[in-house]
Amino acid sequence: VAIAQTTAKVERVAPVAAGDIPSTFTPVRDGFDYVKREVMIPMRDGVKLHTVIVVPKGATHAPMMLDRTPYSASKLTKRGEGGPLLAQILFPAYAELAQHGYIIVAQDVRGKYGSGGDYVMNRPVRGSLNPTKVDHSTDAYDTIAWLVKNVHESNGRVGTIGTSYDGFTALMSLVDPNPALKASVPMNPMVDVWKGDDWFHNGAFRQEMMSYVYGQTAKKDSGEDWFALHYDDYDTFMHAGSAGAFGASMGMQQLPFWKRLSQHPAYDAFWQGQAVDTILAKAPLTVPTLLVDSQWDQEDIYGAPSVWRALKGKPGDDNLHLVLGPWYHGEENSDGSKLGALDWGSDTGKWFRQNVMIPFLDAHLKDGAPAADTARVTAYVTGTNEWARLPDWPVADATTPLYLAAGGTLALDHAPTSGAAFDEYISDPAKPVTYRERPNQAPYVKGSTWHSWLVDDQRFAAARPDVLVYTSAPLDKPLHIAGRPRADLFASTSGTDSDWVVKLIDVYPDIVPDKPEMGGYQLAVSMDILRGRYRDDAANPTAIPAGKVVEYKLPLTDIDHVFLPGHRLMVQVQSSWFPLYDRNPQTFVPNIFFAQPSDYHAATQRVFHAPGQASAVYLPVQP
Ligand code: PG9
Repeated sequence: VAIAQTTAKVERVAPVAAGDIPSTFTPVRDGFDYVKREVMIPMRDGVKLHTVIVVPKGATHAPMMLDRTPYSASKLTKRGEGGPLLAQILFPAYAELAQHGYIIVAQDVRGKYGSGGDYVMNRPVRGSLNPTKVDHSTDAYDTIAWLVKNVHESNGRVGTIGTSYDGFTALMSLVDPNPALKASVPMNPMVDVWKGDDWFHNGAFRQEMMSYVYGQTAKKDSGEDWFALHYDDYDTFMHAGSAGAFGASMGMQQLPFWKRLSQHPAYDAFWQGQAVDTILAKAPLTVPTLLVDSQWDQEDIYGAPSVWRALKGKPGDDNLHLVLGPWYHGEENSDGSKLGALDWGSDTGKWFRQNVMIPFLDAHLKDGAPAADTARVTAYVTGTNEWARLPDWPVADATTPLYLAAGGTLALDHAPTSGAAFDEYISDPAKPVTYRERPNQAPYVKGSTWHSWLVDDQRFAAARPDVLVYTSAPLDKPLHIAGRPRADLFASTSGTDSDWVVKLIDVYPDIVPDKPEMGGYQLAVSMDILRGRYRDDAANPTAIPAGKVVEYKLPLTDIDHVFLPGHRLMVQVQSSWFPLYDRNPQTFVPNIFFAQPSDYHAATQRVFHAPGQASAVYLPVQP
């Protein structure tokens, strides 16, 4: 009976006729503090761009922040496992904005992930480099127009925001901007990828970025895995020889952007036409803009300050603000308490967002918000570790000479008049100076500390015979620099091409009582590389006259830093920065990407510090 009763209870169901997945399913989102919508927004050419809209629960008359990304709008709006809270799906900067009442909009750029159309790396503006009728300016314009019309919770005011490539798209929204665009926060933007951002620094190729090109362009969803044959990229690239040979070994000749990249080693019209600072300088800046720079940005350290320099003093520059923080690339978006061995004692990222970024955006985007008291320049002064509001950021060249001198010494303000005229070393491409201690892990692999390499202790390099080291006496009073140092080297090489790396370093006292591990630490505060063939004309490389003293002018990177009493100034000079940068064969060849093994030769390098040949690093010393 019991079985019969049990059986009788079983509902008579029809045999399986259709599958178990309904044609639509609407998840229940009660208890969530946001509503997420996905839409396809049509551009003027008919291509539709996948866009994710995150609306804080109950928002009305809310401003919108738009981030146009090549790194997946879905990933940008669903961190980790996701969840019912904004803080679970958005990274801190965007979660704080959303919790503060902003609608967050993330969009796949054309041709990536869920969007239609063709992907072009850093799609140039319409014109000779882009014959189509669309670019990131038009796509931003059309997207903003659609959002204002169709997002009923908005107040019709939009800001653009983004880091790195997304900082580039934010900058591009400022070209012929949509009238509803009322503010922009380009963070660590890609601006000039040949002079000082991702692909080259002054012509020296950043071959560690090849994995990015591969990942970004081999497949629309960036799903093609990159496998190197060595844990240590020193071996990866040394075994390959030239960057071109390595690209061929990875099948990259299939990738159109890689072919364009390797066929344009010089600063020709291809790169000049993409320089965003010069593009923006062609018209007044009409949108209030907060440029954000990281002082130890391992990827786009050139971008934000270059836009400041390009627009300063031009119509609309009252709309321009600049922030320089003690961060690595993009660190301002999360916890900015530490960087490598450095500890600022507080979360500088949160301070920036709460005290500068959000008040700036509120003032321009929120109905009835008070005017923002945004400083022209907000800089974190490292050394004394405090924020400063500055009326300006130097555009003119630094003027205080720190002369290299005999015996590995440095002299502030007076050129050396005695001692040996030069120092020399052998630069051997078979044993290049590394950019950090080996093993040189690939930048974008799990566990990599790529983000903090600029603050590595430079003693590993100082110990090498092919690195020249010049050191001052301990300072007896603080020395404050704010701006962009520049190197002026008088040097010769026995080769016919050469790279020159100059590092300005803060040397900690031999004993640091409250932090013993910092004793003698060599902290680079500003450094960069110049490929010698471009010394006179970045667009037209020329061989270096072997054995002749040549002057090399090398801008370093922007910094606001105080060398404290007891610290020493140091300058290091070397001729390779491997494997981040490809090796210079030190023989002049048409295109270093395709140098042959037989082109690579050791060379004798001489750096001069004699009257009339007084190598120096010029410092932007503050009174
Ligand atoms: N800085 C990121 C990048 C890395 C490598 C190559 C190109 C770009 C970025 O701009 O997103």
